[in-house]
Amino acid sequence: MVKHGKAIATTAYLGLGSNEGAREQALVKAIGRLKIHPEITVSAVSPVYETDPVGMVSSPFLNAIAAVTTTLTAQQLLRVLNDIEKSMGRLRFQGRNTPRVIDLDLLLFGETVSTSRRLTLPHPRMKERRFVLIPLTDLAPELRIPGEDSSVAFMAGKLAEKYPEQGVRLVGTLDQKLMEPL
Ligand code: GSY
Repeated sequence: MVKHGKAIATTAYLGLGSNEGAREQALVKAIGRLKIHPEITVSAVSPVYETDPVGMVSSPFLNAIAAVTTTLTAQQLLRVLNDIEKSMGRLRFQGRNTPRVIDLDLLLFGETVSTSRRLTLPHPRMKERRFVLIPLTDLAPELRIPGEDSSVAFMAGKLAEKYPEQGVRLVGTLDQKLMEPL
């Protein structure tokens, strides 16, 4: 975003998920594509978790969260995420609840709160998803989602009681894989 000639960098949190094909490779590839974007800096990547599917019947997902800083607007960042999904073979017309090689969700964009037809921020379902709040807690335990009184660490703890069926198992980190050439 440019205001009065100065580029303003915003911290955003992105959810990454894959439940089809070479899941870990897909996460690594998507992060690689974010990294090469001239207006995106990937500042941290959470550990990876294998998670039971929520809201769909499918095989388990691999999920992680990336923290990025960007001079893009939220809409522009969303477009980049959709383009990466498409370039990796994600077909949106296949439907919301079908297996996907990669799913990139814009969860938080600074303190932005918005409800437009194409983009709701914070992501409308993130508060109810252990596969989001657990890796987000790894990256930023004290973070507060705009509109919430508690930290994400506290909210993640509450979800464990509320949704014990949302299984979340630590797999490991992508650190080594992210250093290899794309
Ligand atoms: O919005 C992300 C796609 N998705 C997921 C996911 O990434 N992980 C799990 N465990 N369940 C999910 N349900 C949907 S939809």
